[in-house]
Amino acid sequence: MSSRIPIVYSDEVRQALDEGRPVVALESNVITHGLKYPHNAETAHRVEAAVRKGGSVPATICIEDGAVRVGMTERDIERFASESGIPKVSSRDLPVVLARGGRGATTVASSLVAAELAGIPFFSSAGLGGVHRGAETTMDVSSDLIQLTRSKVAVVCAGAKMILDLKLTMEYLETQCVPVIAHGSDDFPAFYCASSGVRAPHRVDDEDLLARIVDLHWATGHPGGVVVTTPPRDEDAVDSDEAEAAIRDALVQAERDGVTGQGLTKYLMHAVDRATGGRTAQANMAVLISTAEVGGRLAAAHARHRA
Ligand code: PSU
Ligand code: MN
Repeated sequence: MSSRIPIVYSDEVRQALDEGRPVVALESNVITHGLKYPHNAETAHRVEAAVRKGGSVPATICIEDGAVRVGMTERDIERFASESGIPKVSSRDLPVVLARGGRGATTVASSLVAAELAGIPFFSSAGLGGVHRGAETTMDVSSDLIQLTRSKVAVVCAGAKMILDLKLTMEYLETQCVPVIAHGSDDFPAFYCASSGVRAPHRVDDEDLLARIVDLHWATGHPGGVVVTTPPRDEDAVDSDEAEAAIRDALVQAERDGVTGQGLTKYLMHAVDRATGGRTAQANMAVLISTAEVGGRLAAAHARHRA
């Protein structure tokens, strides 16, 4: 019995990869679990358009019929956006869902697995998962971080989600030798906010230099990825005091409701959206789009560098 991972490519992505043109991988869990219909479908299309504007081909990833799909069609996106009950598939769930012939939405972690298998060196999303607040007792650390130590993919994002402990998230990445490079700002961004209050170890604004850094990181033999951050645009960012107050309330509610484990991120994000009257969901959508454009540009610079 074959144990190869079945991958189904869209024609456009297959062709781009064959011709050595730049491709940016994108996750689908944000469509099914992050945003509400129809904003999720509309945002997914705008994210793809932003990658194209940056000069690359978008490849939104999901699991369908027991295969990894690399490059969701418009119809796939509409179905994932509008149907309920599509499971969140992280790295640990992948073999189970594939073997059962199932489907699911990929997180950052499982999208990185798929991107590396597909030969796509760039991925973009708004906010990484990371070390949760209180992880010293819950041990809740997102597999997004662990996967970053194992998949050779450059991840372009607006930092990690602000609901997390961003200082500990940065410590983890340092311990695991994952380079964190801020592009266009000095600080590690906090997803909806321009700064997490933590300074990034490096700032590189030059796109060609960044492309060289990504390849040199892999030339060192490090088995994992690189985090490249880009801050939210000023007009999209949320006031950090307002967001922080909403996050603290959401954490109290989660504790009261006994929410832990894989449902926690979605629970917290939605509670913060409600508390801010939808401001953070709005910012989430805007940041996904602006980050995708930067991802498109950086992947294009990287493809030029390799040519
Ligand atoms: N919920 C959201 N937005 C998201 C995610 C969840 O409202 O973007 C995501 C991303 O897919 C990310 C994952 O990879 O959650 C991390 O989940 P966890 O913290 O359980 O590892
Ligand atoms: Mn978790």
